[in-house]
Amino acid sequence: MSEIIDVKAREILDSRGQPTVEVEIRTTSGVIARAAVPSGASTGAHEACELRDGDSKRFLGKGVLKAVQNVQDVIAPELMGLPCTDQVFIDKLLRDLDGTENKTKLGANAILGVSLAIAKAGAATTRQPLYRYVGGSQACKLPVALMNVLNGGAHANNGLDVQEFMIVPTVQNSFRESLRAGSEIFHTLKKILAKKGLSTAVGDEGGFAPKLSGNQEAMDLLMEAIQQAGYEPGQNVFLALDVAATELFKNGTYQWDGKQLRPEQLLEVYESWGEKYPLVSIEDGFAEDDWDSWIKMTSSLGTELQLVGDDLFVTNPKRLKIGIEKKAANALLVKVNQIGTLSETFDAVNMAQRAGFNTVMSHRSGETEDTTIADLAVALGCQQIKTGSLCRTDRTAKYNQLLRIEEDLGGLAQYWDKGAF
Ligand code: 2PG
Ligand code: MG
Repeated sequence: MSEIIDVKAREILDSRGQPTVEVEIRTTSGVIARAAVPSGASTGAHEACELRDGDSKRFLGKGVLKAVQNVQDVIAPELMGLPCTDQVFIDKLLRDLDGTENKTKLGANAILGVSLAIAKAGAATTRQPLYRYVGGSQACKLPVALMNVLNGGAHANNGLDVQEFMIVPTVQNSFRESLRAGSEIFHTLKKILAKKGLSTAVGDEGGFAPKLSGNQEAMDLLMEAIQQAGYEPGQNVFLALDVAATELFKNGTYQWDGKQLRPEQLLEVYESWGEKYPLVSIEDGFAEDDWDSWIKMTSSLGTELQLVGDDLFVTNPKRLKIGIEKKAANALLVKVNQIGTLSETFDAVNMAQRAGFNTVMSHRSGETEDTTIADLAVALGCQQIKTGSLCRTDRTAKYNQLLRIEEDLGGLAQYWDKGAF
């Protein structure tokens, strides 16, 4: 038995230099476990509440001292003496202590920090790596990474509408080799951009953020980089998009290369790109409440392409259930801070998997050195992970953790490879 004897929270900085919550837990067995909370920029309206102080004198209103205080004053006293391995019980306790639908009372950032730190304490107490503690002995499959090498939308100021242009290498049936391919393509892309006189500065997720003529030029640049790096588009490297279309939606139309497109026109773009490029996945192709367009897209493209709901589902089993019933989308983006506890994340992933949906574990654009999502991707059997570009420690830390997991599994390691989509 290892009981909780101390729960501490602190305000730290995330990868954008904005404050976020870190929680530290100590147990009777001497374990110290720590978790930090990520934060989004293109945040869905239906996400759990990220509690910010709103005090303009500190961090331009973005401080998280209220959330920190909620951990220390409200949550900590309730956890004293509980076994740190009681994850489901503790997650329920956290939800009950909050008592609101969207965790507005204590803040999902306060709650998630505790929930993830508890999981890490449980893993350390039982002397297991986090992925095995959470996923059990069957958790041995490494996800395919969707690598965001060109940034636009809310993550850059280059005027590109699409938020994320991603490469998807699946090389030699191995995570390690696929990661190498991603890095090679990323650095080849850098050379191509430099040669064209385009900026090689990076956006929030470490992808390049050059000013381009439009969305299609970004696709063509990726194709060029893949080929120049010695890979074959459509054979061992594929493409994926996060359009983050909620950000582009206004009065029933979508902003696209300086025009306003009706949903059916935007769908035509996706259909033609599906034919022209080795595209395997489109995330948030339509806005978070534009269910009709999602349904039409799924009936038109759902057998060929992975259609991922991010803002649409916000990792919330209630919204996912509606999506499954309506046949809107065929995959779930999984973000722990959209829902706020590990147990509810589990519920959403289980529901998706039972419905035959793919699951994509995801970072946020604001990240920290915390690598929990790498372990969770393996633990929860997610086919894919999305954790940004091939540079910046906040992004590569997750890839590096997956390398450690692959090594730890040794001969048992499997890779989702092309079976991922
Ligand atoms: C997304 C995410 C992560 P943000 O839209 O999928 O890439 O961005 O964290 O800004 O919501
Ligand atoms: Mg998204």
